[in-house]
Amino acid sequence: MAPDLKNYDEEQARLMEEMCIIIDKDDKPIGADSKKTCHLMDNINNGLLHRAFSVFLFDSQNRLLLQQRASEKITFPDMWTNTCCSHPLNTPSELVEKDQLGARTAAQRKLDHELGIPAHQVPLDSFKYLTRIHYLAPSDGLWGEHEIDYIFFVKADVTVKPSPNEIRDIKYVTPDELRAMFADPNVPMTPWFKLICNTFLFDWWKKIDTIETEKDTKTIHRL
Ligand code: DMA
Ligand code: MN
Repeated sequence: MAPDLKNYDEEQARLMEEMCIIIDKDDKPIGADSKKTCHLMDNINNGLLHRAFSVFLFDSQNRLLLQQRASEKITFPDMWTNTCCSHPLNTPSELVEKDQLGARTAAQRKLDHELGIPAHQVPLDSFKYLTRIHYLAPSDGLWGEHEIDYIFFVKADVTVKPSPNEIRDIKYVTPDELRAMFADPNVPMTPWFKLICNTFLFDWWKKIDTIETEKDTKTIHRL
């Protein structure tokens, strides 16, 4: 049964009408459906899979910018996570696959929407593509994620002005500070951020100044 979105934040409910890109397990687009449809566990359990991106933004001191998701978020509220995540939409500019341009365009759009980072501070060529990860994670029983997620690193000193119904808090962390957050059971972390931290993040972080050599356009890691 479809849930009633009127019990949620009005703006977050409206964003559930965005059209995500439906893909097969090889990341080939096979259609489009609403963000709401894509994130209902009933549909995910029937195999529905969509395209997403995750940005990891580092400042000139190589500290990673984290966000705590707003309480208004319908999925994974109040959890700490990487700088910015969302979905390329089913529009011509965000469907472009060459050089991951569609996902980079979406990432630039959402850094502004969620964090108030102006596009000129994060030009499209500042997004360094790493790889894709395929994962499934329930949120609260009703909602969840099932995505192939394009991972990008960005190194930039930016101005941040968080949007209150997207973001509750932000902080910059060193690798040791992030490990300390993980060790603290009172700090909720999103499942995809945990997966990426437990696999690739700390190794990539060490290689941040030569990160382009880590780019892998072939593999889809099933985590
Ligand atoms: C979805 O992020 C994407 C990933 C990689 C989990 P989100 O829930 O923050 O999306 P949005 O900001 O569009 O609500
Ligand atoms: Mn999603």
